[in-house]
Parts: sequence; structure tokens; C-alpha cells
Amino acid sequence: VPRAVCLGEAMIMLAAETGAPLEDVETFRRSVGGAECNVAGGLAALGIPTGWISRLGADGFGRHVLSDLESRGVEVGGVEDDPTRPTGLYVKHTINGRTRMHYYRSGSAAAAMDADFLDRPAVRNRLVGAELVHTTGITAAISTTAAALLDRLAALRDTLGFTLSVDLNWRPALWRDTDPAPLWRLLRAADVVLIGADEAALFAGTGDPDELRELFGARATIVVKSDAHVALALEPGGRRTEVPALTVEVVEPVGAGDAFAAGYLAATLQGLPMEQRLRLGHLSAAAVLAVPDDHATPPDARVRQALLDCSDDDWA
Ligand code: KDG
Repeated sequence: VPRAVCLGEAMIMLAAETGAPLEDVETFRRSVGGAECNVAGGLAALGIPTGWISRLGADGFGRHVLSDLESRGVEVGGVEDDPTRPTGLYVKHTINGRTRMHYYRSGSAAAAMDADFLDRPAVRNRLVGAELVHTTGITAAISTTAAALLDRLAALRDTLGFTLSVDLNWRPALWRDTDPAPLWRLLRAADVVLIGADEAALFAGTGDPDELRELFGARATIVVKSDAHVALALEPGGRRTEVPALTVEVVEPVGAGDAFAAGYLAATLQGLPMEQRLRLGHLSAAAVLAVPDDHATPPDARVRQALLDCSDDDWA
């Protein structure tokens, strides 16, 4: 039984092989992305038995997503096939160091998730057994039915007792003309909120942890990753812990937030103190920053342990 469950859409990612205008790009490299499945892969790589719950098209892309996640150790028994809708796609295109995402996902199999999806035995059993369920603001954006599923998920948390973790993952391109009220409800229901200060400023008008706490309510531990590359955790009792990021050469940043979430949540499930949760978040994020994909294998266990145990001076 998975200890952690991640719920949300996975897609085939097609990364443009050159920074030419998109109309001139002829070759794309295939990979797999999707915020919640990135976190699932990260948790599994850090030794946490993890399931991913979603829907995929009954197509070649869906089969690739499934086998890719399985090869990374993610449990996929809670994934449903849809013969009538496709697996979503997105194109990742980096021009002059700026990455743009082009989504081809409306009407996807995952967008058809709805509140009743949580009643399927394969899904419900995994939620019943989970200590932690992680999702993101992207799931609130992909369809009104997926947004309704999240209200139901928050209600289930109250009866089943898992910890509900939410990463804001603010994606303005998915919210055009859509009321973000479901995302506010999700954030206010969460036990853990992971958020970047810059996206928080765009979404909520502030990246300040105390102001975010006012907006989201006092229930959650709020982890804010600031522009200055410091992660700050503000716990319900008011305790603050800050840990600077490692210095790394950034190849492409998309997915680093998901890796941070995986590290933070894995350390939480392992019962590590807050400083080490934030350190494991940074360590996992560093691995993703160094590759063009949205996910990466974290440093191996010996390196991780050495960095978790080192003094503050040696850390950064
Ligand atoms: O956090 C990384 C994700 O943004 C990426 O993997 C794709 O899920 C994705 C999205 O909707 O942008």
C-alpha cells in the first residue's frame, strides 16, 4: 500500500530541440511531465512507497507515461484508461533562456476526472491507506469536474485523516477566463502549502509568508520558496525555519518546484526535523535544475545523508 499518493494529470512532454521560433523547430525530444507525477517519481526515488492516481488515454502516449512512471518505481494501480479521450501533451520550448509551455490538453482523459472518480475502489483504497495525498493548483485548473474532485478530496481528508499537501503551481495559461475560487478553497483546506514567492505574488498579491498565512488560514504549514532562493517554513504554531538553496548551474528550471516538494514531503514522512525537510527539498530541486527534463533522479543516499548531516556553514 502506498504511503503517499499524488493525484493529477501527467502528459507527454515534447521538448523543442532548438531555440528557433516554434514554427521552425523540426525535432522534439519526448519525455514525461505533469506536476503531480513529477512529485510521485521524486518520492519513489527517495524511498517512499508512492502511488499516482489519474486517468490516461488508452493510446500509445498513455502507455508510455504508465511504463515510464512504473520504471521509476511509482505504483500505478489507481490509474484509469479512457478509450474516448486522449493523453494530454505539452511542448516545452526554451528561447534565449526563457521557457514557454504550450499545452495540448483540453478534453484530455485526465480532465474528465470528477468527484465520483474518488469512489472507484482502486482509488478509494489507495486514499484509505495513504498517510499523505499531494496535488496542485494545476488539477484545480484543468476542468470544472477536476476542481469539484478537489473539494471532495478535502472532505475525504477530514474522514480518512491523511495529510493534504498542495503546491500552488500557478499556471495563468490554464486559468484564462476561469474563476480561481476552487484553488482558493483547496489552499485553505491544505495541511501543507508549498508555494513560490513569485507565483504567490501573481496569484495572491503577496509572497510574504505571514500575509499568505492570513489569506490561507492557520491550519497549514506554509513553505515559501523566495526569489532569494531561500525556503522558509512557517508552522501552525508560528515556528519559522529558513534554509538557503544550494548554488547550482541552472539548465532549465521547470519541475524544480515539484522535486522540492518531493524532498520536503519524503523527509516529512521519514519524521526528519524541519531543517532537514527543507534541505532535502533543495537537494532534490538541484538535480532537476541541472537537466532539461521536468524530473531527475535525486543525489544518491550517501550524498544525501552527508548533506543532511553537515553543518550550516558547510551547507551553503
Ligand atoms: O511543475 C512542472 C509542471 O508544470 C510540468 O511538468 C507540466 O504539469 C505540468 C503543467 O501543467 O504545467
